[in-house]
Amino acid sequence: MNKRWERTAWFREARFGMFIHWGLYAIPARGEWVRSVEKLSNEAYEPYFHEFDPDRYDPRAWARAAKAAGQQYAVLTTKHHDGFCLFDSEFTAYKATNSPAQRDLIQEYVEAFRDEGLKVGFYYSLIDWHHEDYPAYGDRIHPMRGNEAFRNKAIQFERYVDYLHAQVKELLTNYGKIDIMWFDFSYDEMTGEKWRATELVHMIRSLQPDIIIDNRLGGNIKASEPEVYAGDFYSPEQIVPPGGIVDQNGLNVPWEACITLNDNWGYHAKDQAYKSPKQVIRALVECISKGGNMLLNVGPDARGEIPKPSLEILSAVGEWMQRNGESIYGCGASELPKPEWGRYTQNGSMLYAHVFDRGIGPLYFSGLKGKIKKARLLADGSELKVSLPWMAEQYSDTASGAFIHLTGAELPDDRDT
Ligand code: JFZ
Repeated sequence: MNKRWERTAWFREARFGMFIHWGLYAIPARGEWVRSVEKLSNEAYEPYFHEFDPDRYDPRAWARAAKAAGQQYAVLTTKHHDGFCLFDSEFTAYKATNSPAQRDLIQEYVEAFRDEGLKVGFYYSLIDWHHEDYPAYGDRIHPMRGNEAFRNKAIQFERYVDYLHAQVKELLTNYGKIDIMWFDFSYDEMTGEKWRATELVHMIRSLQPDIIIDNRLGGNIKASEPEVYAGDFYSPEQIVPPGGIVDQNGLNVPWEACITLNDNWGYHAKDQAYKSPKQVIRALVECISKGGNMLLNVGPDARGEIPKPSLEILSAVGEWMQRNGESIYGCGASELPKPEWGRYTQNGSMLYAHVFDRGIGPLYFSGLKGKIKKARLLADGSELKVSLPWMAEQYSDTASGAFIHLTGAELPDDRDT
């Protein structure tokens, strides 16, 4: 077993987490990229810092919502690309303690989630549109660079890297045990040793030996000998990788698909394109059936509340998880091929059949003739009839399989898979 596999044991067991994108961008409420996308000048973005006063911020309510949804860990943006820090950093004045919020919001988050028994993660943006030594990103104007005073100023990138290291050190020193460090993100030549990533990861592991780190510092997590900074888990974004993820040694790579509930990470007042609870549950099942995790995002508003539609989805997912969580936690991919009617998750000799398309008759389980000891409906525990195909030789494939009958078994509703 490699180190990565050992470190991620709890993570692969937990399977389901809450991603939280929250910062100044909740005030304009047009998504977390608003400053870059709309090329807002420093002056245009500055007021949000002086207005940021989340009077409804109650991380205990967030933690309760996560727990009730069946989530076992969370990852919160300590600093997003706009550079604003939710924590009390010694190295910048651009932080929550200097805004009307007047307190360390990360401290409260860590305590609240820990108290609910959830694991705690920190998202930290490598990109920084506020720091004067961070270069423009691609063809997007760095908001500070758009400002005359900064345009001609030579940058000293190493000063930014020092800042990044110093802040990560603060985050992993001042808040007790942290379970996940989620960096975001590398691009073009801004990757790996540009961040002095080997040094950074050694520092991280000296402070938090058990922490797991995502793959966005750069490197190749799939290599047979990955870089020190290549990460413990891969982070596909807004997709579920079609065939899971396997490295060059043929070993499974831990992964976590991060998925939004609507079409934005940060709060967006007009974006009502929410997924249904059924879509979310099926995406979660799909992740587990391919050996991965799902990190489901919420974007709290400027006053600190998770939007109501998001809470409603979480609570519906939680209801499903209460009855069916056994088919998620500690489960992974099955060796059996995907059945026609849905997906399998598996935990040892226990096979979970997630029925997405019930069809009109019994469900066919290819290859399982004589192998099914007992079939039960997970949602209510009732037994289900198993039968062998009649005149099996008449049909292709059916000689190896068995049927399970749902007839008479009421699926409480069509979310029950
Ligand atoms: C990044 C951020 O820019 C975004 O705001 C959000 O925080 C998200 C979780 O991460 O977006 C990315 C990062 C990487 C890719 C795409 C979007 N990528 O590698 O394709």
